[in-house]
Amino acid sequence: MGAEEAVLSFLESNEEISDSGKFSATIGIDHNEIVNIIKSLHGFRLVDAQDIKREWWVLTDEGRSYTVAGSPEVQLFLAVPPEGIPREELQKKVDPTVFKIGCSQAIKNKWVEMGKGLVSRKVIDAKDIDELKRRKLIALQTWKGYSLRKGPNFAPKRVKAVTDLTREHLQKGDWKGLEFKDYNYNARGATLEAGHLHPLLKVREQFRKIFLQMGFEEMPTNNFVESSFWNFDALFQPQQHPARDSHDTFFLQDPSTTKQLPEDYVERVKHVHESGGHGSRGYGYEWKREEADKNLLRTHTTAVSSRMLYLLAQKPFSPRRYFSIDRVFRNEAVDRTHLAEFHQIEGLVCDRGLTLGDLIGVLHDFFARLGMSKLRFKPAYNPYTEPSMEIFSYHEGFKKWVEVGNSGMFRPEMLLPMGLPEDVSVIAWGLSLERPTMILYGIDNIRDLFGHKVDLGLIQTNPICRLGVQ
Ligand code: FB9
Repeated sequence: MGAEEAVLSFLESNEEISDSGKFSATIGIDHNEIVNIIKSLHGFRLVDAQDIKREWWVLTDEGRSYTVAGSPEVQLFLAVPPEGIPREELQKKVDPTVFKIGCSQAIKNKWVEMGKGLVSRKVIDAKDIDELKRRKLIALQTWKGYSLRKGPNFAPKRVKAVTDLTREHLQKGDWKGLEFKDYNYNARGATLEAGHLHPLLKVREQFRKIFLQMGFEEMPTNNFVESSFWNFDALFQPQQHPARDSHDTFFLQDPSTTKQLPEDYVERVKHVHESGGHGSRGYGYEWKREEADKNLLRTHTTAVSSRMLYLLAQKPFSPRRYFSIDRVFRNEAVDRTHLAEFHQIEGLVCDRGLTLGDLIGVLHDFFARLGMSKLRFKPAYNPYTEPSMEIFSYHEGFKKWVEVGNSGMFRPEMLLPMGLPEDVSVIAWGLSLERPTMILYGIDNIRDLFGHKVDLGLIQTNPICRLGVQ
């Protein structure tokens, strides 16, 4: 008979099992096996189990070494079980000498007492215990068991609850007698061993949704390598500008130069740099084609904006809203929050008669969707925008104004050589993807977010990103 059957059948005809230890000894099944069954039956409310705990002192190995030729009173004390023992039984259990001498000494030490023929242990008083503990002669032994009675769901035989109704149950018709397991609404779903999105990609997705909701189209940014022409010259950024120095820009060795540029447009760019036009004086320097031909890793996604605006100018004009979110590269000093590359976010609106007021308005709309409703603007300088503004937002958490981006109106010296109509203007702004991501995820070192030292655990466990939700 198994342990479960033994427990249930005993309880079927008896009120209780008062001591699981004695019960396991009676039926000859290991107590640990009985305990496991009791826990399971208790969990399904077939039995109602109460803990029993007993503690007693046992001799340590050292303490036992004393009992080899130990004193009669110690031998006698140890022969008395915690629950006591009849005098005659004890007399048979130990050597007569030990019984005779040990009894009198043990009673004198107040270790045992003789009550109505039963010899029982007296609680050794604290000082003896402490003395024996101190000498490491005794250690506390604990035994845990159960007393149990029928539970509310008691049955002489446990009906294994099934979890699902199957085709076989329906075919056999035995579904009628089945016990269905209660549905555990608190169970956690199985862990999905699936892929995980990097925090930057989650935040990028949030920004992408915001731009698309605002009616912006995504620009094609799938070229990290760009010519200096599209990255700088087309933006009216002069060839002597420090940003075009190899200390700030990664130039390519191979292929070091671009293959093809729209020659008629290049001529107009050359002219506007050297002599100006459209009301501009230009820069008055000798513009060099070989400088414009140099290949580099794009330093901003504004290079893509210049390509898109040029394409827009090659057909009858229609207003457009474009955005881009992708990697850019700058050969600058790295620190805790800056690497030699980052993801730039850029938005632009191209239409007739746009003003700085339109730029301020679209910035309020955009940043409000990020949860930033308090903005301030500070005049700034960019080589390709005039006027330009730095954008600040009041961060309630940090209790301070935080720079959240840069913006401006592309200069006529950039737009008119492309061939855009005279009354068309372009408002644009930019920010990074890393800064908001680091703030949202509480990351203060960019190397914990991007690069070869990133902890993949962060990628697997980082929470969902909800931009703009307070
Ligand atoms: O992202 C930036 N800050 C930022 C943005 C969002 C944000 O959200 C938090 C949840 C609250 C928090 C902070 N910045 C721009 C400002 C600073 O971090 C600055 O120190 C670093 N800047 C980068 C450039 O660093 C070399 C951020 C990056 C940047 C700056 C300017 C542009 C793009 C990215 C631009 C532009 C532009 C201007 C005119 C026309 C077209 C594009």
